[in-house]
Amino acid sequence: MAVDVLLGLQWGDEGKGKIVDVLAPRYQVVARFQGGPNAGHTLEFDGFKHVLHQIPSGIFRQEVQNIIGNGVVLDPIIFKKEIEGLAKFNLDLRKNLEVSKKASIILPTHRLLDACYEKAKGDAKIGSTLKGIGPTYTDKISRQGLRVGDMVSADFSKKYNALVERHKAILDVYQFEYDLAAAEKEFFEAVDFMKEFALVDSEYSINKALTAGKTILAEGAQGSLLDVDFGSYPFVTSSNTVTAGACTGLGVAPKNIGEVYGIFKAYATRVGSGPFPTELEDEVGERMRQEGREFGSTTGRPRRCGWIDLPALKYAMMINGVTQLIMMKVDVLNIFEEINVCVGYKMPDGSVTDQIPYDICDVKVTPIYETLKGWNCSLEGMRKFEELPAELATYIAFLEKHLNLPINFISTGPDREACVLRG
Ligand code: 2SA
Ligand code: MG
Repeated sequence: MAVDVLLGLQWGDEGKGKIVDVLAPRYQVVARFQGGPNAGHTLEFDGFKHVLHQIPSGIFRQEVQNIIGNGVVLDPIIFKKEIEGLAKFNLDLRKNLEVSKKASIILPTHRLLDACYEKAKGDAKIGSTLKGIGPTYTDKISRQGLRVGDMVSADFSKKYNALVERHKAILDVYQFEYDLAAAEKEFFEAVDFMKEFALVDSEYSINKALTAGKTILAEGAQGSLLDVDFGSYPFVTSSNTVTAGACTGLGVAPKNIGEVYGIFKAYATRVGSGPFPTELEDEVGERMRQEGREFGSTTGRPRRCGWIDLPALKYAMMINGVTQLIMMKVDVLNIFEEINVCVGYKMPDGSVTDQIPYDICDVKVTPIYETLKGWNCSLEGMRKFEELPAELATYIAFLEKHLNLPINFISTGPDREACVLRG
């Protein structure tokens, strides 16, 4: 048995929530391995729309064991709110949710630091979700962070105070104003609340599940092009969002990774700052945003929209070792007469490449497009590949030729049922 990994190949918001939910019946364990409340995984079913941030998307299926792994940064306040928000679904979450003792804790001062650093950067800001992600990973790597396992130790308050004092000293340097009292009260209430959950050594849980032959899905957050090593640094998130992150973020050996599901949208979006060669800052981009409802599910920010970028997609497939391709939100392109596909970049010196240049943040690359005919019709009710309009079949074949892998799953609408499965 192996751990299958599902992750986004673009800048996040590819529709991972929907796919995990569709795949969840095939899996007995669903685990998050990185990121934290910066994620927004939207699930739509039975007329409900629900956004998950830190809790794995397998939570709606009572028989699935859900794990928040050691690679995650967890905000107890948001955890409590998420759990309370799930009350209406009548799930017994103390039974099917486990949290790694080694997951890092986001403190209220981490969120303040996030805001403080962004403010200090001015126009060069990352466009962070302001959830404290960067500062919490910073403390983890600099070996001074707090972990979920610390919550139950007798000197938790002492450790908390020591770290908060360091944070306050930094905030003072930046002359950043804040009021911590309310958030601190909420934080300690949430910590007490969290202690009622299964706080475990999740690397043992997951490896026991592997040995027992259970099916396991690792659920990625954000996207590959936001990876701290391989994304457009510094405009990235602070974790490894790629397949390798599932190994370190869960304690799974590389040899135990199985299928890698790479999810991408039929076009591209990005929230936050950073290079986006195919971005459409015009009326076409605006139509895409409205049609695709492209607004951040965590922050509500309008997402930047543009055509699909094959050099970027091929790069993400290479780093992740993708074995299965899944294309989302094809229906959003129904409205366009013509569809552009970026197949390469023209560099400022006139040279052409299909690789992502190291200095992508500093030089302006011009996308080279091939234009395909749109299908201009609704895809509603289509469940078989043969039912899809000819122009869409051509679009799919064009992408497959460049990506050198079949696209096995095509999503044609937000609902669980709206999809075409091949093979
Ligand atoms: P952070 O907060 O430190 O991780 O931000 C760093 C960059 O990573 C981007 N980022 C995201 N991009 C897309 N989706 C994300 N999740 C939410 C969603 C975002 C939202 O699902 O819609 O609601 O705005 C996400 N999380 C982080 C972020 O924009 C920065 O560019
Ligand atoms: Mg999202």
